[in-house]
Amino acid sequence: MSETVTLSLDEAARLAKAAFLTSGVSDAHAEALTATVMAGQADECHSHGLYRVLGCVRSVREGKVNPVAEPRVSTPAPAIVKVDADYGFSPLAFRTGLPHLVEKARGQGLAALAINHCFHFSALWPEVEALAAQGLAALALTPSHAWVAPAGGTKGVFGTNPIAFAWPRPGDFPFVFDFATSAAARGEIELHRRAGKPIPEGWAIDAEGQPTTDATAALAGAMLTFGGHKGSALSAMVELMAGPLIGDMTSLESMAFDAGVGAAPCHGELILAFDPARFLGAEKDAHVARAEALFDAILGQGARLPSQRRFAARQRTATAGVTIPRQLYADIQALLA
Ligand code: NDP
Ligand code: PYC
Repeated sequence: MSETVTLSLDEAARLAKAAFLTSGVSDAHAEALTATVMAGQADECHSHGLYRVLGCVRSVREGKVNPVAEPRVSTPAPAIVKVDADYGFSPLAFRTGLPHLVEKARGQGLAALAINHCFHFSALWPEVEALAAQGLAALALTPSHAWVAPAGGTKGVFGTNPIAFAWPRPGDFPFVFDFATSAAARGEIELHRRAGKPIPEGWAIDAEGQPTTDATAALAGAMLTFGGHKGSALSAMVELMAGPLIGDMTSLESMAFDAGVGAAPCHGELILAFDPARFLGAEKDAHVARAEALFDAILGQGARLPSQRRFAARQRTATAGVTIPRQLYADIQALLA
C-alpha cells in the first residue's frame, strides 16, 4: 500500500472541516480554520497544512481554547485596530480585523492590527498575502511557546517567532517571505519525528545542551535561532512587539499558561500594513517599477524569490490535489470516530 494519500482540494477541505466541527468549534471557526490549513497544504507547507488539524482538535479537547469565541473589535487610536480573540483560534480574529486594517492603512498610510488572546498555530503568509491582495505592503509577527534558546544559552526563552512580509506586485504574485526566527519551525521537527528521520545539524540541542540530530531529543531539549545572535535579536524583537507592546503574553508566559497541556500557543499577533499610494501619491507607479527592477536583478542571475516554490505548488495542487502521509490521513479520520 502506498505510504501517501492524494486528495482533491475539496475532499481535503471536507475532511478538515468535519474534524474541526467534530471538536465542537463554531461553524465560523471551522470555516476559517479549514481555509487556513488548506492554504498551507495547497502550497505544500506541510508543517502548517493538514498536519495542524491534529493540534487544533487536541487544543479544543484539552479545554484550553474557547471553541465558540466571537472576536471583538476596538479602535484605541486612529491607526490602530485591536481584535480580542477571546481565547479562540486566530484565523477568525484575523478575518474580523482585516477590513478595519485595510481601511485604516488606506486612510492613514500605515496602520496596525493587534490581535489579542488568540490560540495561534498557522503560517503567517496567508495574512500578509491578504493585505498584498489589497495593494498594501505588510509585516506580521507573533510569538509562540518558549522552545528556542537565545544565542549563547541552552534553555528555551523565545518562541519560534515567525516574521512574514509581503510586497504587492502588479500582475504577479506578491513578493512574500515568511520564516521562523529559529533555524526551522517546530512543526518541521515534529514532521521529522513522525517520519522517523534525523533533523539537520544546527537546528537544536538536547536536554543536556548538546547538539543533536535526533528529532525526539530536540523536542525535549531546546531549538536554536537562525543566524546565531542575529536570529536571537530578531526573536526578542518579535517577543516585545507582539507581546508587551500590545498587552499580550511572551512565549515564556504562553508556555506557563499552557501548564504542560501541550495546546497551541496562546498570545497576541501584530500585523502592520503600509499603503504605497499614500506614501508616494502620483509617483507610485515609477517607484513600484523600481521594485520590479530589484526582483529582476535577483531572478536574472538564477536566484529565486521566496515563496516561488509555494506559488508553483499552489498552481499544481489546484488540479493535482494534495498528497499527505497515509498516517496523517488516518490520524485525521480517527478524529471523526
Ligand atoms: P523556511 O526555513 O522553510 O523558510 C521559509 C521562507 O524562506 C519561505 O518564504 C520560503 O519560500 C523561503 N525560502 C526557502 N528557501 C529559499 C531559497 N532557496 N531562496 C529563496 N527563498 C527561500 O521556513 P520555517 O521553517 O522557518 O517556517 C515555516 C513556516 O512556519 C512559516 O510559514 C511560518 O509562519 C510558520 N511558523 C509559524 C509559527 C507560529 O507561531 N504561528 C511559528 C514558527 C513558524 P518557499 O515557501 O517558496 O520555499
Ligand atoms: O512550527 O514553530 C512552529 C509553530 C509554532 C506555532 C505554530 N507553528
